[in-house]
Amino acid sequence: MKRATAVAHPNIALVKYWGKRDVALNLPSTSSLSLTLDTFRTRTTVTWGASQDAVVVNGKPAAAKEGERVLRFLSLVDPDRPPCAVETDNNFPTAAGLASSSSGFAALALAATAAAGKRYTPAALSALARRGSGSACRSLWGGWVVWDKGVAADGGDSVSAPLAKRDHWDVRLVVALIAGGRKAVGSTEAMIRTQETSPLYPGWVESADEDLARARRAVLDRDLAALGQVMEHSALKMHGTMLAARLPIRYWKPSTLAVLDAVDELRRGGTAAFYTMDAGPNVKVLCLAADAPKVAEALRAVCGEVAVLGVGGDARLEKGR
Ligand code: 2P0
Repeated sequence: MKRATAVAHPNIALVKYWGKRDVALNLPSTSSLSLTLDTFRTRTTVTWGASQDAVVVNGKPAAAKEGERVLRFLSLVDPDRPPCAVETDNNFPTAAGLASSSSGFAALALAATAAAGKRYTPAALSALARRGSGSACRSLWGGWVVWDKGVAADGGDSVSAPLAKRDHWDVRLVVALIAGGRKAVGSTEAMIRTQETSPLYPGWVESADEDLARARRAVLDRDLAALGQVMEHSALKMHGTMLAARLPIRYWKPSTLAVLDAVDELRRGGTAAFYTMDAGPNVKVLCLAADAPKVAEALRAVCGEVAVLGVGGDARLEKGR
């Protein structure tokens, strides 16, 4: 029996991943760029060689589908694996559009390979995490990360790599928590429905490379206005494709719009603040660290609960656990 514990932070995409060129391998149709968060984290312990397979999430046995997904993932590390026990906990809401699957499968990939005594290159570990959940391949690194969609049929080159380190730029992501509950349509189902039925989807794929190029340059130049423009465009365009799906997918709530108005108002008042949204109603607002208190106050006035998050570090193994 061997045991390993890993910690990983969720990441939020500023240029989004939405749609797959290969569903089984989680190969994306477009490349994406993300920011890894601090404070929020998943901690996962894998015991390689237990009396039976068991998956515990936040102290409770996992739901059947969720447990099977975790156990299938462990079999990617070794198809002849022994029974394994997985315990995982998040210090933030699970499956609520706060990227819990990104930190979840990044921590699981790291803990499982260590517990199994396998050595992976960083690229191979990123490809493994991607099989669990696409966005997880970005959470192995802190700071600013790019996931290249790759061209290989086996997905060997569809992996993430750091663009800039954690200390490159002192920004904050202010999260307006609009609903912490589990979402009605999961992101995997939502993105597949979008690519299969939305007439706007081809335009999304065609225009993604330009967004990535602009965002990459803006991050390297620490140009918040340029990054803000492209991140809002990417988020709105992604939600546009899903509004045009059949059946439509709409994650926005009235308070989502109230937060977007508050961000526009901040900008009219001279504060550089820019939003993004994922597969849920929450809004995440990027700003400089010095402006975070003002942004948080403005968002709190319209949505109640707000979390101010900095830039997180790499996923890591915990020693002595
Ligand atoms: C992203 N999202 O780039 C996009 C933007 C949500 C909106 O990646 O099917 O859990 O497991 O690969 O990674 C959320 O989807 O989906 C996501 P799968 P995942 O962060």
